[in-house]
Amino acid sequence: MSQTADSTPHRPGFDLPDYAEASDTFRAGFLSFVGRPNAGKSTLTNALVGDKVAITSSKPQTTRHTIRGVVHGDDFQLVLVDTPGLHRPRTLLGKRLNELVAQTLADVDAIAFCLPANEAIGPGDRFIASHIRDMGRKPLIAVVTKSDTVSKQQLGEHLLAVAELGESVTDGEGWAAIIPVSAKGGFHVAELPKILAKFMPLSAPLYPIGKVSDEEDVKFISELVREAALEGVRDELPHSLAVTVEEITAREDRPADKPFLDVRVTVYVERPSQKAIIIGRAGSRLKEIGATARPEIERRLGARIYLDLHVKVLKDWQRDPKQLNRLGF
Ligand SMILES: Nc1nc2c(ncn2[C@@H]2O[C@H](COP(=O)(O)OP(=O)(O)OP(=O)(O)O)[C@@H](O)[C@H]2O)c(=O)[nH]1
Ligand SMILES: [Mg+2]
Repeated sequence: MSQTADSTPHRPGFDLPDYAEASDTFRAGFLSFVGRPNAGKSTLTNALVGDKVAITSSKPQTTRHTIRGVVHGDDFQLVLVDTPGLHRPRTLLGKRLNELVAQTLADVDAIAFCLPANEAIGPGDRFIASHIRDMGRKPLIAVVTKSDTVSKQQLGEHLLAVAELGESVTDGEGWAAIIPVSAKGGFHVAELPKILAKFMPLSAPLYPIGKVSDEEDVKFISELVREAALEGVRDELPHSLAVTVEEITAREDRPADKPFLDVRVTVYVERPSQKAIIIGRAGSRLKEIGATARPEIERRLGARIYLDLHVKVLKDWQRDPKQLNRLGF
């Protein structure tokens, strides 16, 4: 529900700081990116924030929780809420992720529906479009992602198809805006937050200046390892991966200004055959995963680390309520 200048900025799903007050000119609020898996939501979130706040991959269903990234403008603060791709669920995990998205959409001020330029609009998109229309009277914006992948003419045709989709789900009212972007090519990346901010309520800033994410280190570290593990695996394996950080300990013999941390991480898979793939011949794949993730974790923690990776089988965890709870879903 959109806010007026004198309403309190509290919305049930979000912990807002006390200092969020009304403002005459400043706009601040929450906008959610939704769309099918692989539509480019997380890549766009990172591009707009100007920092990596969400992991991305070429595999569908990469994002598994909502991630907030903050874009700071002169007269606005746009809190982007990246969500898992909406799809027909085949597992209990998929069902829970869809529920998470629905819950998030109810809480944000506006919704941006991401439709990749290089894929025809399909039943999945129509399902999402009608779903977000049912979220009440909040601005619905269409963002055509990956526009670098098609010709100008194809982009034009796609924009028309997106406009038609908007007309059909909103009883002729249409989208509040239709914006083509390319997160990779930089097209409209600077302009998009300014356009989206116009749909935010008048409010004082919600986050301290410069803060781009409120994700805890531990959660982000597990995501960085999962991102590295997703690289080069196929079929069902991407979905079977889950990662948890068991422990982060500082080595006592190191000076305080040059800490060295031991980071112990478990990579879960669903079957022994998958365990063998992730470990690789003589541990080669696991080593690669570590080498990819380690520099990014060091950057995040601001310290050198030893990354201790273990692979465990957690049979069919995607369908097991107890295991899902344990993994935080
Ligand atoms: N060419 C091109 N590729 C892009 C662009 N944006 C994203 N991609 C690619 O599209 C794939 C999916 O990107 P993600 O950002 O992970 O997609 P997502 O919508 O977050 O996917 P889920 O989290 O699975 O729902 C990755 O391989 C990206 O590199 C873009 O602007 N141009
Ligand atoms: Mg994503």
